[in-house]
Amino acid sequence: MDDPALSSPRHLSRRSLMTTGVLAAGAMGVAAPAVGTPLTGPARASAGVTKRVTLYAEQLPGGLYGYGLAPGQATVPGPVLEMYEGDTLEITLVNTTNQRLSIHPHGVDYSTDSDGSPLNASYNGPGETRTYVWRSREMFAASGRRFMPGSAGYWHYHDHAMGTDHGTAGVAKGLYGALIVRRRGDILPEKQFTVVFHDMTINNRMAPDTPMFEANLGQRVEWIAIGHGNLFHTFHLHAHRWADNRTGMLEGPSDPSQVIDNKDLNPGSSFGFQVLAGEGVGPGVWMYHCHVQNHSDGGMVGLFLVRNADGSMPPGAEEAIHRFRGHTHQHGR
Ligand SMILES: [Cu+2]
Repeated sequence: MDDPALSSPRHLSRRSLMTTGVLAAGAMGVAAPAVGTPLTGPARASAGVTKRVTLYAEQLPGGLYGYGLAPGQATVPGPVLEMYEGDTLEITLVNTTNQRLSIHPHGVDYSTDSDGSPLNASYNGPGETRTYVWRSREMFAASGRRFMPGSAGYWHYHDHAMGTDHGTAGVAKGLYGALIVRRRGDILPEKQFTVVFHDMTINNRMAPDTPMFEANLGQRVEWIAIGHGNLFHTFHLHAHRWADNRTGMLEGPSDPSQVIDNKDLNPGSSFGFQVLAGEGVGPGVWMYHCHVQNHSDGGMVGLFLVRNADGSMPPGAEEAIHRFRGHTHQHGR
């Protein structure tokens, strides 16, 4: 690829911003020096903020486990955790269960004692409370006329200690959730939906008990899609599409990002995007589903209800929901 610093005026301006220190990079001072000598030393020193959150890992009915922001509020998936590039998130995880468990993030920086893995003795024993520190960084100019990427992205977190050294039992039972690292200036959504394709389930549920997400026509909706388990999946959303880049939006009329409505969603991977609900197609009941045919037939399908702009139900919506809830699935392969 071309050096973005040379091929894009936008990146040139970003680089010049960095030299003035406007783009402050918080926690990257401790990053591995092997990535190269930064061109802008002083700009990297300025501090991001530290956010603190307490999470409670709890046992749920049906053999499930979840993370929650308060006692008794654990969900599958867990809450969406968010931070801005350059900031630090300190997570105090309270383990209310009698199982070994942890929280392990994707996409951010952490030291071995926040790894969440038994390998590094980084987990909560039964009933134990432990604090994990996740750092993030902004893009910066590196040696060789390169830019090191920042942390911004649609990531996720999950248990890495229950059952096996990889948290296989914890993940299987619902200990997972979305992590969003935003770049300053990113557009914030009005609604967020986390969709986890996990073995033959969506958020550990099968149709017709999968989540029905709702929005009013024109609302800005953010989808965060995450893969877990042992199967290959593809995420498809009816009647909406997005750009296959960091935000899902085109950054201008010549943005070369491919526009898609279907994307691989394999174990450990994640992506996100924003759509305006029903834009160009109107309100109605739209499906989201795995596009592996025996997975959608087997129950990996849910509904995206786009109501009228005033929140009322569009014609045909009740009937469609009724059809969905009444239908049966073949569970064969
Ligand atoms: Cu699938």
